[in-house]
Amino acid sequence: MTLKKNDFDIYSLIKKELRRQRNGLELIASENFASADVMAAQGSVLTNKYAEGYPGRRYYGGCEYVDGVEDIARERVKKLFGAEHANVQPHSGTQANMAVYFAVLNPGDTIMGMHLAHGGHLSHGHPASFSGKYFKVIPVNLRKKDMLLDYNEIKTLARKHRPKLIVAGSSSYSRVIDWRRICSVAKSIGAYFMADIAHYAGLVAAGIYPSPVPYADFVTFTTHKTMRGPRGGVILCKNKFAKDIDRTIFPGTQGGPLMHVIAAKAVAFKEASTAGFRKYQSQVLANARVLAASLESRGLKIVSGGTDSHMFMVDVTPVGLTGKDAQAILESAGITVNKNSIPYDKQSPAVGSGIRIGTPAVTTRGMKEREMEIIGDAISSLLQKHALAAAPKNMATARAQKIVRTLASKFPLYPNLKS
Ligand code: DSN
Repeated sequence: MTLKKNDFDIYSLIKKELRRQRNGLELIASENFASADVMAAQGSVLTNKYAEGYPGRRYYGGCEYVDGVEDIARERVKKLFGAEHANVQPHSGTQANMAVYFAVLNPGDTIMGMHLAHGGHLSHGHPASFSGKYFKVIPVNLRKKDMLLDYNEIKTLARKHRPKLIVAGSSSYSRVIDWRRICSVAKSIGAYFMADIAHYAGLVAAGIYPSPVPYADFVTFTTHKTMRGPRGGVILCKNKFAKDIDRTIFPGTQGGPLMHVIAAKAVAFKEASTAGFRKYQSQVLANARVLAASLESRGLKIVSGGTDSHMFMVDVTPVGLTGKDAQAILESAGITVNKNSIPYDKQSPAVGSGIRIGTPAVTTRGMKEREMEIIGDAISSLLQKHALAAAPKNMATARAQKIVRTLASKFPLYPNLKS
């Protein structure tokens, strides 16, 4: 590798990031560790190739091999999810969502989706996103008494505002979403139904979380979260929308596809079709449930009281903290999470009253229920002691740092990579 010699600045930052990933505990719900095979495909010569268009219909010569790559990626993901059509070119989940909107909506049309603080994504209609600027948005809130989706309220809102598209899916809703019920609401008003399963895709592929594919007109997801592939997006749809979706990705909203990423997606789809992946996803869920219960039993408040997925939200207001403070406190011990708004939050999104915790990355390292209990203990003592005086606070940090060091060395990450 000549990078060290030719560009030490970047080389050394990559090595530092490897050490950070290795030495810490990664609990960001949207992160994971891709396999060495996924990274090899992504770091391949395919990065050099322009391939605007689709297999057999490119605007560049020399596409005979990348055509094969994209065909394989499309076939694998269709089989994995039982979908009629797949577009594997979206550069990200937001690009995938944008393409669906632009395929079937006009500027000014109405869409309905979960509010950001109630689990929705920026691209589901937040005013700061293109989705909130181009479309009229009807935000859906969680029910205050139990922080769950209220399907009757969804029906009432949909009948009143008659959105042209309903988007369901979430970045922080830990519970099962009843795709069938939302589909029937959409059908009853003649709306399109898009399910954004960026977070749940790996669980869905493994049959651990319900699939929206039989119900939704469009299913979008990212490939780097529970799917454990490279960073990128995918759109699945019924055949009747295939042409519109393909046209809206290219030339509508993107130029040249990232063929090295598409190759890495194909590798990830093959990995996701194995029994090992299904076992991994059940462990992700089991770990999330144990970690949530462990925090709750130590006095922390879990939004909606638990989880049916790889993640959950912790309301840190009962221990006198903000999400921002809690994130910083955990970071000081090598535990990485992200601050998050909770439903009906009084803080701004930059501060938040919660933290989001997910188990995909630590499960990839091989951690199980026993380790979740240990991590739960470290997190809760850190957050509780930090609301107190300096001495116990420092002791809790030192103790948590030791726990993180022990777990990180017991469950090594990328052992074949040189640090
Ligand atoms: N999908 C978001 C997350 O869950 O972290 C980022 O856009």
